[in-house]
Amino acid sequence: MTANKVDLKSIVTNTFETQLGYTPQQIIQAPGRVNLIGEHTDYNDGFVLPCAINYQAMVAASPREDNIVRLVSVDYNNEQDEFDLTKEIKFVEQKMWANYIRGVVKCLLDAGFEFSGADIVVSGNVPQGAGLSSSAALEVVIGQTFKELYQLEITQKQIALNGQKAENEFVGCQCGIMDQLISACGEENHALLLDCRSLDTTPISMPEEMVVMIINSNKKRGLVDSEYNTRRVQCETASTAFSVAALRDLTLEQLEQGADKIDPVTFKRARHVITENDRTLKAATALQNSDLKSMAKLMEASHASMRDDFEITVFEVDALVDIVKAELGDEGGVRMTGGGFGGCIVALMLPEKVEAVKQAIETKYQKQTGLKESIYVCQAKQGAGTV
Ligand code: GAF
Repeated sequence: MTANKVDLKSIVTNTFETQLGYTPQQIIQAPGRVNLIGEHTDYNDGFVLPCAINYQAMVAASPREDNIVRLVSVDYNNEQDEFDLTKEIKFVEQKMWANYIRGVVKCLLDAGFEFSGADIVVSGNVPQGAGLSSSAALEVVIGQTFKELYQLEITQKQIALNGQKAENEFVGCQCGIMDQLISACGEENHALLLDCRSLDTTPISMPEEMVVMIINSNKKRGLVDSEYNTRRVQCETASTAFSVAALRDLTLEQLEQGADKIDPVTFKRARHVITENDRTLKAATALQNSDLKSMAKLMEASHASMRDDFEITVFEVDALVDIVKAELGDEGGVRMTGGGFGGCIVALMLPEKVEAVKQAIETKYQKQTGLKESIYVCQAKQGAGTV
């Protein structure tokens, strides 16, 4: 992970000049995200409440006329990749970072967008493998880059959908739309309530005084793809059993009344999704009203549901949440954020609590888990665009 935004801009610009020998035409960024609430609801056509953060993927780029895309990755020792737009764009086993870019470009071409190549240098400071959407930021920054270089008539939502398609079909991870949508459409000082069925986005202003703290457990996420895909299948099994298009269409009452249609584990998975959708809508109202106490309750219930019903938390993440919760009481919210099985937690609090929370984590977390945390105090930022 490289430093801050200003550094990133000079890093990609300087690397472009030294590696490719001329000055780039454009600098483009796309942010990572933190999800405040609404986990594993996106692929159930439900609701999520993320905000884009001040950590991003950044690109220095210029167009080319020979149908070649030339790539340099600063974060992989300036490793290079190159492919020809007139030939089949293939997956490359040995350069995983390049596949996100190859996939996005292939999906843009498949959708009928026209362009004739690019020189691209990419870097990023979104922590990788932490559940803060470093992959989505990369997919979105590449879509945005071709939009800017060639004035493509593509909307921010289409850039998001194109990134998701690349991840689903080219990279092979069956993610939902949340991460790409918030990276493409995020708004400064706002979280977005996303309706993952209609793709409607509703900006919810972040209370000015509220601090968004992300704490990385530094427990590397294991088994993510297989467990993620299993959860998706379980949710589909439940919606099929109840003959609904998605779990979004099922109420808790209906689920409870028809409990014998599914096995107990599938029941718990469905209950998480249904109750999480409800919490997310309530949280949007609470945030809008700067009602930190209600937010705290909803985040606590969300974490418990992820731990007990969806079973996607791990010991280290639960320990971190408990430490922060004990410090905040009902004066702030805390929960795991992202896909699960390790990664980050998110906490909302007033500024006067920040030092005490940091202190509590520093004295307790490593003792309990043997791991050292990383703490980021974040701001809600604008989605993808030129810098
Ligand atoms: C990952 C996925 F990419 C998202 O689509 C979402 O499902 C999330 O996990 C869980 O809420 O970030």
